[in-house]
Amino acid sequence: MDEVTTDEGRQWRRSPGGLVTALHPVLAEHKGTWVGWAGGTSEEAPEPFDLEGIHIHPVPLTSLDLERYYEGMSNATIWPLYHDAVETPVFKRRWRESYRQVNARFAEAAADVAAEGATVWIQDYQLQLVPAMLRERRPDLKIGFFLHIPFPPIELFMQMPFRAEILRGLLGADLVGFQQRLAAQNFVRLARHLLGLRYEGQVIDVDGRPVKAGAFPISIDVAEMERMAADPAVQNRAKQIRAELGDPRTVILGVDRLDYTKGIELRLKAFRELLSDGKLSVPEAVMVQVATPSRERVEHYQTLRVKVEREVGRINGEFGRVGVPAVHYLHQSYSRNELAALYCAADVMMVTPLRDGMNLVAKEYVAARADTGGALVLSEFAGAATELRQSFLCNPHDPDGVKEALLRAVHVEHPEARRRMRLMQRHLRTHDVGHWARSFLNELGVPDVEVA
Ligand code: ADQ
Repeated sequence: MDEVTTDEGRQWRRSPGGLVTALHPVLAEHKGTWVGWAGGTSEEAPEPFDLEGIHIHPVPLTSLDLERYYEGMSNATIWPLYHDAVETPVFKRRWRESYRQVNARFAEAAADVAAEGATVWIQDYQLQLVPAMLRERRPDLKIGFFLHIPFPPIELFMQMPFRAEILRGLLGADLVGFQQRLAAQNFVRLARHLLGLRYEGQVIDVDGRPVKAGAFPISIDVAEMERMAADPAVQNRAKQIRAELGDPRTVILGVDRLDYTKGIELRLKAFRELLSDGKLSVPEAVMVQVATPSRERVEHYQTLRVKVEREVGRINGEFGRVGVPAVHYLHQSYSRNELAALYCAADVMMVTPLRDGMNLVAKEYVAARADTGGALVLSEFAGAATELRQSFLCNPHDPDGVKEALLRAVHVEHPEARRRMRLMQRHLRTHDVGHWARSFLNELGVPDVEVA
């Protein structure tokens, strides 16, 4: 949740991002309590309050926590390490201590608000120590943990200086969920390798207590996206966007947080090379790249921004014309409606991460295309590739492969594009975010739940 200033004064608003977008409908449906960082930095958290059907219990982070726990340990150590070390992870001892302290604060807060025998569902890599810390304080609780990002293979995880503590932290849960089957396998094997624990199938024996690992691919609120995309105002806005772009034959779109795992640079490079090979040309084809500001104080992200903006400048310098840039680069956050309009306006959507837990943008694009037009170019290294098999799959590490997939998507015949889109939509309608949450909670043994 973010605190924002509007005409009516200071107000709370849902923050953008995969996790909040995915969990909001689940929490609202179950009248759950959200224990989370309220954004901002202070010693004291704001008072608990209700927002859009959810009870919010804020936990404070100081500016030192932000620097060490969040930007440091979470986003400069764990994030790159878990994403195949596509950037070199940074290890610092003082970050580790801060990670422990903040995890303890969250465990304390959850222990305070959870009713007797309640279910607590802990989300993501910033809170990996919480399951064990919470179990110690409240053995009566049912504890689930879901990791939204990839879980690395053993040899990469072993680089982590306090690896056994992290693993024991996760093993405090009853159920540990991952986006992919391979990630769950990495986890159970690691438990044997690092702690000598026995497992059978996906169930690890932790001192006589069973801990289950499993794959639960996350999804989106498909019905909401379909509704939004069908809204005449959104449709008109999509037409307007195309007109503002000069009514090109092909609009190629990228929407990502400005993150080095998302493969934005290689996508731009593929577009530049196709323009330079004469396989695509401006103004018939234009690219729109939305790069949402993200983690701007972390050095890896500052370097990435410079690289991406240099590449955009280079392409526009070489291939743009007065009033007709080849790449429209937007370093901004948008409303859900504007994003839906962008999806509707795009002939080709490029989702080319080097590694991604799932990637909800790919699913949102498919759900938005109720007209069953459009084509999705998708990296094999996104979790979504397991499900969206009718996309134009590519290996993002192979520039020629990316170019080829993009060209195929640009030139696909309409009936073929529709066939692919329909099949993917059919899959998503039965595998939406509600399905994700239910399957996780059912596996945890909770038919009717209080989600915290
Ligand atoms: P993210 O890395 O943030 O999520 P993603 O899954 O693509 O990536 O979700 C991004 C979300 O933010 C989407 O819902 C998108 O619509 C929204 N968004 C992006 N740009 C925006 C903009 N400019 N304005 C407004 N909204 C914007 C992490 C993992 C993923 C995993 C999700 C959920 O890295 O692999 O899919 O969590 O588990």
